[in-house]
Amino acid sequence: MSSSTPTNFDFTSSGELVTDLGGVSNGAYDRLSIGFSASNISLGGTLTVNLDDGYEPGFGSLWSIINGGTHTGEFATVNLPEPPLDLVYRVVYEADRAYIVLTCPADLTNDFTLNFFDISSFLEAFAAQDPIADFDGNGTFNFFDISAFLEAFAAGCP
Ligand SMILES: [Ca+2]
Ligand SMILES: [Ca+2]
Repeated sequence: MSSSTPTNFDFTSSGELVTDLGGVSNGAYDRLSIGFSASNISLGGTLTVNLDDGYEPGFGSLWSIINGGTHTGEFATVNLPEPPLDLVYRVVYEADRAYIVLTCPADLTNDFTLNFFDISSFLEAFAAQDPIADFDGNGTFNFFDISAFLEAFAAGCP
């Protein structure tokens, strides 16, 4: 037993985390920082992301909205702002953080570059019928999704 007291955060199914983005620098957006690495963050419920008035984020933006602790789960519902043309917002979950990126659709690894890893990631997601591989968003997985992905990949990132 540790003498420190990690705090556990449970985002219940009825809970909502609202974050306002006004820039990518520290203090320009709402961020939840968890000091204790032993804290368990159980994600669930709703994440709602708002942009501050007049803020127009661009390609390559990253907002680290929850930092620290050990994360499990994902938000059940995510409300994101309307992305700029040819870009997508994605919420990315890692073991010790959750972040939002604004990238191009074919950048499935969310690192703002297009390379073999994105193709590999698409094929893996397609095989697993992960919604991220439903590239035309119609709920089924077929040739048209592969075709749409390859088209987006060929179009490149800004
Ligand atoms: Ca990539
Ligand atoms: Ca599809």
